Amino acid sequence: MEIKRADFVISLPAYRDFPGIGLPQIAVVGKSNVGKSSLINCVTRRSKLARTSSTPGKTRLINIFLLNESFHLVDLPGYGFAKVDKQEKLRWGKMMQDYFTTSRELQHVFCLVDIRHEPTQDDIQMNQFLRQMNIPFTVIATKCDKISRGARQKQLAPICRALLVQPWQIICFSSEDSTGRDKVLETLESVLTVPEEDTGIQTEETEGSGSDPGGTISSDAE
Ligand SMILES: Nc1nc2c(ncn2[C@@H]2O[C@H](COP(=O)(O)OP(=O)(O)OP(=O)(O)O)[C@@H](O)[C@H]2O)c(=O)[nH]1
Ligand SMILES: [Mg+2]
Repeated sequence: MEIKRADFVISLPAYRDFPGIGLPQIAVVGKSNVGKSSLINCVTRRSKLARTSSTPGKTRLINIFLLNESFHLVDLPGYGFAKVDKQEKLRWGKMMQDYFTTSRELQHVFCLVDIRHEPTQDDIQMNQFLRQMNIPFTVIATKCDKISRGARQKQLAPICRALLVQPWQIICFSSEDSTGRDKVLETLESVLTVPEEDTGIQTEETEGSGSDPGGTISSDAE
């Protein structure tokens, strides 16, 4: 997939304020400062689309971006930011709960963890929550430019153990040098491509090709 266009849509304090126009959504979650907003900028090749900061807790609202005029990328506020008070934590929890339980358009979640650190209790909780809700996700290990290529595989082991995934399912990513960008784009493409039989829409071709009901499988299907 190529990102031809990326636009900021809206910042929301609560998800239910978003009118939603039925477009599929991909959400980005992870600890504060892990690189969520930077990933969005790297993927869209727009360095200032999502606001980033070296100070954790930059993104406090739900920020929604429209990509290729066809799907929404949702930048969620980070968790585990030590400096926020109890009230702010409760507000965050409610915001996330609202989002995950209300969004009908959510198709997939990118779960970001820093490749240099073991996942935290918050990361594990988020992972369990997504599994319970049956929400498909991909783990992305960020800031991989900070360690050598050789050390990366070793760093993935504790992440795999904590989040119950296999090393090959994790995308090693860097928004500094764009490592893993292609894989993120491939993942976007695959999760946004709804198999034709699931759409419930009969195209002219399938209607007219009664003798070949299985003839619509695309050549690049895996
Ligand atoms: N070296 C390196 N630094 C990164 C990378 N991704 C993000 N950073 C830096 O990490 C800091 C935090 O990045 P953000 O993208 O703002 O993090 P965030 O997850 O959106 O943070 P919150 O909005 O606070 O939840 C910034 O200083 C970024 O420049 C990366 O892949 N490599
Ligand atoms: Mg952010």
